[in-house]
Amino acid sequence: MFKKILIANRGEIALRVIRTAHEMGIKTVAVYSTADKDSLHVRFADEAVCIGPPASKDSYLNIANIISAAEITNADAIHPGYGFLSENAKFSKICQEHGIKFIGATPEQIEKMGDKSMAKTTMKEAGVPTVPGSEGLLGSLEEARKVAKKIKYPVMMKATAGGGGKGMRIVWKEDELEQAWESARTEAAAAFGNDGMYMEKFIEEPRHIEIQIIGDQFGKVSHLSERDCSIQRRHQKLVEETPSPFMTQELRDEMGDAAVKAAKAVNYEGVGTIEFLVDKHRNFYFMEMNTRIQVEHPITEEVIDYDLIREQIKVAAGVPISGKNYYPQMHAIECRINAEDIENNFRPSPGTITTFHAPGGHGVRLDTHAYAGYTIPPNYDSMIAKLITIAQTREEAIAKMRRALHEFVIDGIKTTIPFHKKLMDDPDFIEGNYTTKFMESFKLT
Ligand code: MV4
Repeated sequence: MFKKILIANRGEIALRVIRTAHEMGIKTVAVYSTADKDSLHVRFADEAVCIGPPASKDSYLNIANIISAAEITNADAIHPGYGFLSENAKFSKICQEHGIKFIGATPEQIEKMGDKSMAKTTMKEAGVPTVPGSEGLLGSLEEARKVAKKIKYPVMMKATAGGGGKGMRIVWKEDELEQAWESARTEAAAAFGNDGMYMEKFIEEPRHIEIQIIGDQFGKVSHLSERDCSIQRRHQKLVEETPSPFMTQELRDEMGDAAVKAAKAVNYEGVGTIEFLVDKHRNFYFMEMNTRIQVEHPITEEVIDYDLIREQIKVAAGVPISGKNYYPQMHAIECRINAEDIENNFRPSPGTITTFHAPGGHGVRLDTHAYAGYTIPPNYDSMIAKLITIAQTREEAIAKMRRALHEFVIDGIKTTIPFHKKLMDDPDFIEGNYTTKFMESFKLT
């Protein structure tokens, strides 16, 4: 087992990893930017190394400084958390070259899954359902026209280097195609330096349902059931839950099998997530694979009683898994609490927290790095807490969430707590009747 893990991240996920490492008797090293010198991950790690000024590119994305910190402190592994360098093939490779175990995917896996068209082709060949569309990249506008005619409008143009909606266009009819092709390519070239495009049939009002998987170094893969992440705004998830209110045991088994196939096709080692689009007829299609621990991992942990970070560290150290699948025994919901002003277009609201009262009690988990007196720097993501409730049924989990949200007091900054309170009283949400379009019509006032 590792003796010392450096956590190349900040905020709640850095704390989350430190907690499990300490339970396992593993020493921890925090790295931090000058903006985070008073952060809890710095306080709770065994050692801490400053890696640069506030801007992410100079600190949490500064590979040379992070590797130096690992070497100075003699860390034998690096946990990248999510975001930052967690899906950076170059960083994974440099860790390898320095004899430091990267607790994440190999450079090859990251590269393959980071190219969306290549990932899709790999999955299709492995027998994972994919959305009908072009075979690989589109060579020209004429080819795009041909494919669209064949699969029928509406279609979606997607940047192969994309994700998060950039370089993506819905095309409803042929006379919109040329414009979409040009603008999507220009956008992708500017954002990713790669204007490769592929095409898919547009799935209307899909659900975003993902399957958690874990693979060991001996070719065994398990799935840990689904998370429904359909409640999103501008490609930012707001709420996740498991089980999905749309799920059936039959669909879970089919999607779980497909996810295991997907992971085996790339010899996946570690924790990962296969994201699917699910249409109203419960057809599901591979969308993307995430080769990291995700923000929403706690809801899975709570419904199957399984520490994903612990198992992630174990498989990275070469411990085998059983290969059995896990099914939800409880219901869990996560609300992401962001320092944002919901009355002003979810504009970031950094600043100092004057009062902080955390909710508690039975079936309530709060993953946060915030505290009274903490100043949220403006340089990073605005998520400051994940409030998770766990109960026997969905109805009870919602009731607990409503109660916990009312107990949660954060003064000094604006947060998304008022949004979540409204959501927990929304008839469609209560019915489990929502798709990825939900937020487009949700009334905040
Ligand atoms: C789609 C789609 C409909 N049809 N693909 C959005 C982000 C990117 N990763 C894939 N996305 C989508 N791909 C086809 N063929 C709709 C979306 C989509 C979406 C997907 C998941 C969660 C939220 C979303 C919001 C808008 C669009």
